[in-house]
Amino acid sequence: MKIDVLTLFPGMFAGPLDESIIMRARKAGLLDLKLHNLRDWTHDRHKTVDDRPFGGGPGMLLKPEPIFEAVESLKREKTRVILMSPAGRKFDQAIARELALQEDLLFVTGHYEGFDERIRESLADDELSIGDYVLTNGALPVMVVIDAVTRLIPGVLGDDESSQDESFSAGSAGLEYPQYTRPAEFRGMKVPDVLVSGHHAEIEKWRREQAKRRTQERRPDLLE
Ligand code: 4GY
Repeated sequence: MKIDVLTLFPGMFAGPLDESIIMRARKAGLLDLKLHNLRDWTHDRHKTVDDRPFGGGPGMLLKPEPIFEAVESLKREKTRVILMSPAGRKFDQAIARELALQEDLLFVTGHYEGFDERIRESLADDELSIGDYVLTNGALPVMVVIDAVTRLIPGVLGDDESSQDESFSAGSAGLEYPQYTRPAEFRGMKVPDVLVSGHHAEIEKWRREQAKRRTQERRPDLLE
């Protein structure tokens, strides 16, 4: 999969996408990730990307010209253009699965008070939010989406790693049951007897009950 990111802060991406599973996927050629600085598509001395809103009001908006030029030069035939903003549809595991099927994604991230509306209207195929809070810019949100999508690209996770997947797909199966590893007693806290009993049917039953109870208590919305 090819992923392009249009951002004002390419430096923010150094680190999170250079480690662990994402880096392994990049090195294996399963993810071709490219960062692009929006200022490269400006033509004035000050590399201006923002301007004041018509009608007044506080703050600045991303102006259309650099973003239109950037998207038009980066976009290819099958590219899906995705805007990151708190006004987007709420990103979840189902959307991650949908994006993992695409071959070409271009993420456009915002800053200041937001985007000139024409960017939204004529460039974006989709607009995504990672949650109901306002960050300073879209770099962290797009990294969250890239992380969730990359681990779903076929071949990125080993068999061991991918068995983790569907069980923690909030929205389909609910929350995971409690898990323990050695030691069987730690600082006076004991692992539930059933788990060390070796009784496979009992263990299964306990896990199902615990997962259900935990989901009911913490995320009743997932059971609806
Ligand atoms: N939440 N989900 C988010 C965000 C920063 C002002 C528009 C979010 O996706 N993006 O908070 N982004 C804002 C900052 C302009 C983007």
